[in-house]
Amino acid sequence: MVAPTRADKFSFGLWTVGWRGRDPFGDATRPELDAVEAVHRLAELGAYGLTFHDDDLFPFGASHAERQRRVERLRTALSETAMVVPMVTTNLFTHPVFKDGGFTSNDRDVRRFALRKVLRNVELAADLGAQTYVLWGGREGAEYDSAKDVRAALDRYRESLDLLTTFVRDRGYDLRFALEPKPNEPRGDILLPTVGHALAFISTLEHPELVGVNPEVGHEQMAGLNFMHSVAQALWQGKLFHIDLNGQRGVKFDQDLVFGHGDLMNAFSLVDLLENGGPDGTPAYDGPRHFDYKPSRTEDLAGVWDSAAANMRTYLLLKERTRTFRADPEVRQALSESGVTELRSPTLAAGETYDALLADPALESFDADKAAQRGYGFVRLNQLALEHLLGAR
Ligand code: GLT
Ligand code: MN
Ligand code: MN
Ligand code: MN
Repeated sequence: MVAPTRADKFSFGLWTVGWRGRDPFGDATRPELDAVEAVHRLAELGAYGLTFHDDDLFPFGASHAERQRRVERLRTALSETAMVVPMVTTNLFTHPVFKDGGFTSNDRDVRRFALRKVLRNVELAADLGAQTYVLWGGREGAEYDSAKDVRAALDRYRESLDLLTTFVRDRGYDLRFALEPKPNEPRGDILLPTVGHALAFISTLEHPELVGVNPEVGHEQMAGLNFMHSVAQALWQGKLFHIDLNGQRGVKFDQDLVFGHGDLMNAFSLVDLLENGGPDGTPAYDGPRHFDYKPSRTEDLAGVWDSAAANMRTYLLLKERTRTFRADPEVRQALSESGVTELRSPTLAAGETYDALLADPALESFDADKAAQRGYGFVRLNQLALEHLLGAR
């Protein structure tokens, strides 16, 4: 029951299992991982997809021949395993040239170089059949308020997105972009820091229908936000194009822990939302369940594969617990008593006007003090969720 299959659509970044454990204070603790081995190991574990940055696959500045050689090795590994590449992204953060950003660097030459780097990799993404192109602007930001004209930076960000959407339209690629918000790290402040900022920005674009979000669990939690709420709003706006699953323990540096190894209750409600649509009962998301985590640097290579498997197993265990939660008659009863289902009824009657609302005699006699006495029973409902999560029901 908890053995992952391709139908579960689990995918991993090459930079996740391939992370060598280098951090700001310490050197790598693990050897380099070959992309071909990553594809085979992930396929054996039950994943269906691999994602990568250009620079994960071939070194920055690689010659055309070297690039082709690495791409062909990957292509062979994919066909040997029936793995797919559902998403591709660009590294606009490692090379020092991007220290002040890619699309929003103060240096115009750097911006032009960054755009060309993305365009070239979009061609590769389309060629490999990816449907989503993620843009994580980790270096798009500043440490000092006087150092960045934020409105001009947003103009340049928009200019870049408008160019990219025009490019995929002109080329006829079946590819959409997903912006990945993060509040800070590596920059002191990153532009488009949360899902809400990104959604607002997207509404200003020339082709907003081609741009959505790729929310990451830990990134919203670093901003002190409820990840499930952010994802729910992205879904509500038709903008959940992709998702980065991992774990984070509170407002601190980006931990990229295994999915569920952070706020477990919120992970439960997230899986419930994705798989059951919350109280809806129908799945709300059918894209890749993409794990963007880092195997802790304390782990050896066996630990890397254990942690990769743990992400998928935890997701499936949570999925099973959300199923029992939704099927429990006591939960249904509690949901109804709490008014959760009542929220689905529109506040006005069909065709009712504000004049009718203003004149409603029932509101004249509405006893606010009496209505205020209602207990909503949310704690009992939450305890039922927790007991299902713990396997106690
Ligand atoms: C980097 C970042 C991730 C992003 C990746 C996509 S790069 O590892 O920390 O959150 O999803 O660019
Ligand atoms: Mn992260
Ligand atoms: Mn990360
Ligand atoms: Mn991510």
